[in-house]
Amino acid sequence: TVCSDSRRHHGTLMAEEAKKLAAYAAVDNHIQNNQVVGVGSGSTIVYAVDRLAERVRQEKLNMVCVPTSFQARQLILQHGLTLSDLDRHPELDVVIDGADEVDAALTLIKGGGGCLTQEKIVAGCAKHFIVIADYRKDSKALGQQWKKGVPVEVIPMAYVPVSRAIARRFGGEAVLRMAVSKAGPVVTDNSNFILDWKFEHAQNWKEVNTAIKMIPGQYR
Ligand code: ABF
Repeated sequence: TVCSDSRRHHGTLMAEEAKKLAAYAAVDNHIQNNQVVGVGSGSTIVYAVDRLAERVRQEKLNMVCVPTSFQARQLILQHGLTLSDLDRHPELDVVIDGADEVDAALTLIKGGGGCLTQEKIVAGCAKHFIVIADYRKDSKALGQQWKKGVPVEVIPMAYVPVSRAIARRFGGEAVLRMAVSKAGPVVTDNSNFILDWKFEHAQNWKEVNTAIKMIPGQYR
């Protein structure tokens, strides 16, 4: 037990170091003075915001930040960065965000953390989209790396029909994401639910993306 615990501890340290290195590199290489910056969500982005705040302090950068989630909003405020929104800044210079998996064609799975819709909206308003992905996110076959599937945000009343429509068209199973307590479903920042679609075989991602968007009740 001691041995496996220490290995797990070592693995965790490596993962945290990798996230930090990737996040610092993204901020150092892609953020400049006088930018409107979209701030993604997840655990990697925490390191990116640390570095953003450090650079703002040290280099006296002029920067405005637009969050992609409640978590991102809190991070921006806690670090004393300037908080804005899409009403005031509908055009962003750059968005930095994490991902769950990235394949060789740079197709991403995002939304493992549950913030996919707002992340997509903010990314859609930006000139540049920078994805921070360490070695653990490098995926040979999307969806198979962590076996967590592809997240799809849904309007609550539609989760059953959307789940059935996805499985009918593409196979596999789209499962309602439950809270850790199992007391109820995970509820997103937009008061919606999340389906995690798990499947066996590689897919045509353009087709999947377009087809899922067309199902009434999906929200991503
Ligand atoms: C968000 O956070 C998501 O779109 C993605 O699911 C997740 C990555 O989280 P982490 O950095 O914790 O791996 O960006």
